Amino acid sequence: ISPNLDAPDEGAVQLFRESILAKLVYQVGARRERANAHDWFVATALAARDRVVDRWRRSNDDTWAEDRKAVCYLSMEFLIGRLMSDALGNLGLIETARQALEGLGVDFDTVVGQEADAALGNGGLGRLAACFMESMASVDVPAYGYGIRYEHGLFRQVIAGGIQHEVPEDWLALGNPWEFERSGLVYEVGFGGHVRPEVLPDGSTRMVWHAGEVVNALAYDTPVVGWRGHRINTLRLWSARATDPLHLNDFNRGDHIGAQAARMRAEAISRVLYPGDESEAGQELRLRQEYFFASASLQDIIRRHLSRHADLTDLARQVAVQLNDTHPAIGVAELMRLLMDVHGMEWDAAWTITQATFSYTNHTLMPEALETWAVPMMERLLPRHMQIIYLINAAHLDRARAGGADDMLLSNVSLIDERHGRRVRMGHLAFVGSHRINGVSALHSQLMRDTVFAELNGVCGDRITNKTNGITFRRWLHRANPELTKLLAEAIGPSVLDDPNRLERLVPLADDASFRNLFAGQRRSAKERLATLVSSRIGLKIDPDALFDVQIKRIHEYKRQLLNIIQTVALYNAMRARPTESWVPRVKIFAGKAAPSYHQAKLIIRLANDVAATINDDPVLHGLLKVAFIPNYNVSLAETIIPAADLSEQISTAGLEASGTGNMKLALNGALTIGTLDGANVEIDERVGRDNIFIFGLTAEEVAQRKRAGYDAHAAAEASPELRGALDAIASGVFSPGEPDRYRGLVEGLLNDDRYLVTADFDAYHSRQRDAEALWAQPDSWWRAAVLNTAHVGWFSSDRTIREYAAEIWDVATR
Ligand code: DL6
Repeated sequence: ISPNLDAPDEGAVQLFRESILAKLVYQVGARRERANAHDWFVATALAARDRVVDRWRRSNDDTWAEDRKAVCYLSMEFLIGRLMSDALGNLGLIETARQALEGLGVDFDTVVGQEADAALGNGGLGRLAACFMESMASVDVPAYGYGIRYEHGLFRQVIAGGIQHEVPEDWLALGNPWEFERSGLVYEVGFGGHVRPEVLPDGSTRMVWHAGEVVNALAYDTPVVGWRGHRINTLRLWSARATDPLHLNDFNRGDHIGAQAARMRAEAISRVLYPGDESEAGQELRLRQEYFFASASLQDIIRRHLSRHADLTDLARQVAVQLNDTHPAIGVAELMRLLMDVHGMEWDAAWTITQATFSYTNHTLMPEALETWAVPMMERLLPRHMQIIYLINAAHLDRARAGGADDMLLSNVSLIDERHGRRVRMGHLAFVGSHRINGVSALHSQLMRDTVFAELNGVCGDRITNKTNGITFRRWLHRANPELTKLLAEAIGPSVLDDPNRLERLVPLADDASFRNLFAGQRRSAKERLATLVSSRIGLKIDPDALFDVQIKRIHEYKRQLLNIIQTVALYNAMRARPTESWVPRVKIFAGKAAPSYHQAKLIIRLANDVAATINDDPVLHGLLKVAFIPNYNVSLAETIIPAADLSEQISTAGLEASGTGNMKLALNGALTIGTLDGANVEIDERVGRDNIFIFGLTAEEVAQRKRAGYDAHAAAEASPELRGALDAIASGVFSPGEPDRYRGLVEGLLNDDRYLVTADFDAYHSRQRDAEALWAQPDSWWRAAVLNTAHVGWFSSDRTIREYAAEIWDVATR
């Protein structure tokens, strides 16, 4: 089914077919009779890429000709997933490609399935960057995404005996047909060494950094195709290369490994996404990564600017640089260094340009995720930047002092945290160096103002603004759910593909029984597809007529997968106690990865798998409750699960989930949310209406109050027989009979220090789950609510978010 709904003409199909065949023979080097599915994938991708290149050049030429301002989105993560359907879909070529391949006896879906997921990100932050890149191209914002071309993206998760194992991911093993290596675009990035003032021929003095080590950054470009192919932007990822790859003398002397040591050290920078940072070496590598990509990107931005302008005074009028979280924050000091030490600018002029150029998005208020770097490490690795940071800090503290700040306030807003050893606060550096700082949902931005950034925002003169996240509907509706897309386009007109606000036209159809049946029918097919996938991946049979209750996201204590598991156990206990009651058939579906060193999250994964094993095998339930933990959650798996979800679990402790974007994807596809008033759930609730969402639990304010008052989980457990029963079952080994004490510590820890208030919200959550079952038992009401969810969430398109950034932060025009 083509989301573009236009049948291609035979001539276009024939041309595309010829182009695929030519690529197969002349670039892949395969014979048609012997080509395997991956050969066909590469040939098809190369044929599609050819359709992109001319438009790409035109987009760049137009930007130059019109002297348009460009956005440079600096992000350590771009969680892209597969690109084939994105590129073909946005060019309106999906049907053309499908028919072209069919005519060659090749199945299009099999070919698309050959592409490795580009998993250059961990979760929400990286996927947001990918959605933003697509939306910037779609709303005609000239943009460059800058990041790192990690050789190994996020690990592959293997579940064995219920335990998560991490296996290296190897997305580049079979090549990457989308990218262009730019061998002419190489920048030198320095580390270590020392700084000296030097007198220039004109008598002036300049600080000169003599780096002890230099690494090359080599650019790889991937075209990012906007909707309907109007604009193609560039994702430029840097790969680290040694300046001197082989010490030949050492090699010839027989030291074959030592001769390559410098190369290994340099290239480690782009080897893996998020290297373990428990060791000091791991932390140093992370800082090297951050500086490496920030420096290469800024040098590239300056080179491009100077190719068209006489000097850098106009830089901020021509480019807006967005810092995606604190990871690229060192860029603030690097731009200052480049402007002053390399391009001879005075401090004040350089600072004005820097602040006007940068803006910073914060994605979490969790204190442990706000990066800080030890001063000694910074001094050793980036001595000039450390000097610049001290100077920025001195000016910043002077301004604060002049505004009346006392010592306590000065210590809190300082770029240097003096309390925990001396550490540079990268969030503070990003904040001070930016003209706008944004949160990613209304609640999160307000909490930034009220809590973590309150003092800094106070002394910097209210720079915080909100930009609620969004998702690209092309990926998360058109591609992920072509059946629903076709139904919507037929029901309310194809213009909905271009303007998501038109989804509101669905509202009257929520009361139309025949439309509701069609809506439910497409969900049924998506559930059948998911059931097939679950059966093939974990050998579990699930019933597509059951309520599919889905929690898919990173495994983290604040996201409270544990609350969901405990509720699953409470439901299980009730079903066993009252087997003849008419229970709603339900499948609890979990997917997500835990950080390799996050032991508690890994224990939660094990518990989910243990609970699944016991429940799925219990004959007393007659299959009415099933639990599926689907391994190796990634973008492609999300694309299969989301259209099949009936209930969307968004149950974080209020105040801790900055926004969430999975919540938007699921609601767009017609799932009903069960959730707390956290992150963007608050805005989803406002839009879909309280009758069409299951809200429960403490608010962010109540969470803060409970914590202040000293929360006692024991009392909550004593007051709730369901909670007590579920915790006892888990603690006593019902789900781990071979090792009865496996979860005793987990339960005791929860009762003694329930910092995410799982027990406090349990009863309210359990009760809303019963409400969800009651609604499910009335299909007319359920599907009415489902249609209204889809109808009311058009606002969460990332096109809307990007238009807001463009108008209120970047000052660039959009279409
Ligand atoms: O803004 C994108 C995404 C939000 O939707 C999530 O709520 C938030 O948890 C996530 N933040 C991170 C934190 N990373 N850091 N640092 O991924 O951002």
